[in-house]
Amino acid sequence: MRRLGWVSIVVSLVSAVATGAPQDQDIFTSFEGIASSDFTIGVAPEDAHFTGGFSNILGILQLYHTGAYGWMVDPGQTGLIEFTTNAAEVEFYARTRSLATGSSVLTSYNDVGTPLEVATVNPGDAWKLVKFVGSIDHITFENQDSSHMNSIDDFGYSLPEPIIPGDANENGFVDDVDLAILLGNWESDPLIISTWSLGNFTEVSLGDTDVDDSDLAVLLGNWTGPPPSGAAVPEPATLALLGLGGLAVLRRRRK
Ligand SMILES: [Ca+2]
Ligand SMILES: [Ca+2]
Ligand SMILES: [Ca+2]
Ligand SMILES: [Ca+2]
Repeated sequence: MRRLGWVSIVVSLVSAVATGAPQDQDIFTSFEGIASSDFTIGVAPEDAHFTGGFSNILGILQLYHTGAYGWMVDPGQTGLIEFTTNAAEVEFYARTRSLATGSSVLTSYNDVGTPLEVATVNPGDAWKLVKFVGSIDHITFENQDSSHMNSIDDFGYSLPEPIIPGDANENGFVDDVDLAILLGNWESDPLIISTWSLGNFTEVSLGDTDVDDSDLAVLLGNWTGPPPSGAAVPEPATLALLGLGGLAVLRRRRK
């Protein structure tokens, strides 16, 4: 799913619609077979590191959403999940023991330690599917019960999709908005240094500071159309022609 272009975009749209289970995320664990209080899942730099709790077989079925393993945190303790590369989406199941009187509180944080989202699972709740979205640096799992360990299980996460060449406003789609940005900033002046957000998708570091034909070719070659909204989606070919038409007008004006 990391390849760029039409196929991967179509595939990612389909999977975004189909998502709704931790198993559908890029990296997933059911904790089965992990017997450790300090372990890592995934492959660096896309890995996640678990500390402050432990995964193991205890034979207490309430602690496992599937199988015989879960990630458990002792009473009054706080477990920590750290993402080497920030996760964009995290999903897992959480619950407390039926005998518990304190809640499980799960919180996602950004790079500077600001809480993003909080999920609370109260005593007596069934398994709860928790989903966090954002640029997530780490998650804490605070077990507020004073005498029972609580757990999470079936844990999955995904990294952000790479930015698509041609996506000037970095919203995940290459469409007429990006085309308008590119055409609005068209220039071949060496004194003007145009960046990605202005439509220069070729490397500024390699000395290409202009917004020109090569950038237009990149944009049209990665055309996705606008984000799905239920509205009619314009044909890329039509817009490309409009874009080229606009370009001709622009050039005539400059001459
Ligand atoms: Ca499990
Ligand atoms: Ca865009
Ligand atoms: Ca360029
Ligand atoms: Ca320039």
